[in-house]
Amino acid sequence: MTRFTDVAGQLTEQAIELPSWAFGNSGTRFKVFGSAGTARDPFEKIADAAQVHKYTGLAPTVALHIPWDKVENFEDLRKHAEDVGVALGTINSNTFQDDEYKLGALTHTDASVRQRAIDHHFECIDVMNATGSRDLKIWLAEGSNYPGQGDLRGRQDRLAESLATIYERIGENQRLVLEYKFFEPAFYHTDVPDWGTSYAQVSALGPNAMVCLDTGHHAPGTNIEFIVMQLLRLGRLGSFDFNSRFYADDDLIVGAADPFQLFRILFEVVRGGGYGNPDVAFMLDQCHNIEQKIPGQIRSVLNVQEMTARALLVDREALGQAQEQGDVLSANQIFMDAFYTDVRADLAAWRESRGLPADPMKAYLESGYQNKIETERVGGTQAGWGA
Ligand code: AOS
Ligand code: ZN
Ligand code: ZN
Repeated sequence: MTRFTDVAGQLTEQAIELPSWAFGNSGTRFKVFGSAGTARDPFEKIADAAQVHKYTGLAPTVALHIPWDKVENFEDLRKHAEDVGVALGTINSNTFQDDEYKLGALTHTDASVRQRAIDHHFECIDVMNATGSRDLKIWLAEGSNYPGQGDLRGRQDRLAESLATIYERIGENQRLVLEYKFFEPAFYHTDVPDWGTSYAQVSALGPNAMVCLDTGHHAPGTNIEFIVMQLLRLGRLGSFDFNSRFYADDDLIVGAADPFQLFRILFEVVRGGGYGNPDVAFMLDQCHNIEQKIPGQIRSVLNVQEMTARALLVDREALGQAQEQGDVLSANQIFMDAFYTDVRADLAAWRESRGLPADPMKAYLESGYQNKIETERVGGTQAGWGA
């Protein structure tokens, strides 16, 4: 039997990157609800993200999105992040909101459009050099809506060529991370729809190119932990975009829809050597449409921490023996015992022992920060999705 005290030490290794866009107003294609106190610029988004880290100790870095988080001087933003106790992390590119990209960006048939998209990624790499970021994360909204609309093979070839040009520009200690998504915004075909395509594309680039797995980007019923296992086995799991979904790419609070799936994923991360491994970045990719943003992110990182603790509790020695003996029911029981272990009280005590509040959510809500931003940030504008 593995006990909490046996795994507590490993919990200090957890670091979860927050997305800057979670702190701006967001919504659906039907409506963006504004909320009081929402960050109005990248500086305020980072200040808000720092609150999550302050109360949980779990979120030391913030991912940026270009151009949403474009500022005059990224050195200033980097300094500001340090001042509030966090660092800047992954840089996300954006080739999905310009008219020129209606029919594709890195895959477009017109070389000048492809070059425009490549130049945007070069700009992102310049930002990375100023912010000290390691990862360039590319999610492509490219595909087609109707059979015959595009040449599937030609698009894949152009994608390979464009990615190679971008890859050439990244530094020795930087990485290109390619995210896949099975549909949306295109509905017939997507150019990077699955882990296999992402894997094929990044493998052709070189060792510093990795796959990003967004937990909301699979068809219903997909065994995501199997993909986690395979990518770790192949040495290409670069990062996670954690969120949860009931239907499609819902971008809800991680662990909200299916805590057991989160547990199974985290078990494979631990099993495959991806936990406490800097090569595998844990990030959130969420939008808070109707709930408050800072508490929403606090809830998410705590959910990840809780399921990580439970995944670490799986008695792997006993599990291995049961598996070898073909003892189906015992193996399953060992696995489920860990999942059903309530670690909340242990985690609260563990936090206190490290000078953190036992209940980070309560501590934030009582801190007065929310009132302060609601009073000070009058006339906030929308940031991020739908901007
Ligand atoms: C889009 O569906 C993806 O999940 C991306 O990770 C995207 O970059 C992110 O949602 C912010 O644009
Ligand atoms: Zn994502
Ligand atoms: Zn997504």
